[in-house]
Amino acid sequence: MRFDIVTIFPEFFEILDISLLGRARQTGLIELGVYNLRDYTHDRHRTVDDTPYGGGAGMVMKPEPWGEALDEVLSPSADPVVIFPSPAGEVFTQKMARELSAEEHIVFGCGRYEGIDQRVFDHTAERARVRLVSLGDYVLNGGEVAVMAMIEAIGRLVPGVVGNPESLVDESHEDGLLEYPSYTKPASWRGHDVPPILLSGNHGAVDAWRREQQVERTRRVRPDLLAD
Ligand code: 6GU
Repeated sequence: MRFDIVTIFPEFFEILDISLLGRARQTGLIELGVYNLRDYTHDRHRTVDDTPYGGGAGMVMKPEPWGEALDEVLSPSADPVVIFPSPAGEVFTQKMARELSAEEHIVFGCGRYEGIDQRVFDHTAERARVRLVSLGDYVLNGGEVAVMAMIEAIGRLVPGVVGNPESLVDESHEDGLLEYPSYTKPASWRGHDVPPILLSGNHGAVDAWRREQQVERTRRVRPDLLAD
């Protein structure tokens, strides 16, 4: 799996050298490229934005640097997906992360300011599968934090990245329910006891209890998931 990121804050992604995905990069399971959008400008001030046609507050990212950056990043790829993080996009889900983890090449285009000139999306859609993707119903200053979250969610689903694949099965959202609560030793801590059923050795009863906890927790904090 290859991820490429186009951004005006390339240093932001240095953090990906460490942690789980850092190891996956060392072993070659995941390749990562980070491109500075300003390297594709040609003026002395390395300008990436300008005032909006039609007026209004804020600045809009100019199409030309995006065109040149995407020309370079997309050129070696047979069938890339290009994701533009945007609060105006479809909502990122575990299902989407799983689908994307089967891709060979994902390019992320991080917008800042009030957005990117619409023609960048339209033109890119002529040569790649383009998706606008949102983390949820709130506004971030730019796409960088969203891309970090997406890369972590997608990358850990790439086969071999997470050591024990069984640990991916029982997680929140994998079966449309939230995860059950977990406990480890000691059996009693500061007056709080581990539910006795977990100490019973009865695997059928433990499974049933965990399922019940998942449904109860989901009904309480995320009833919208049960409706789905
Ligand atoms: Cl993907 N980008 C920005 N700028 N804000 C967001 C978002 C993305 N998802 C939620 N809010």
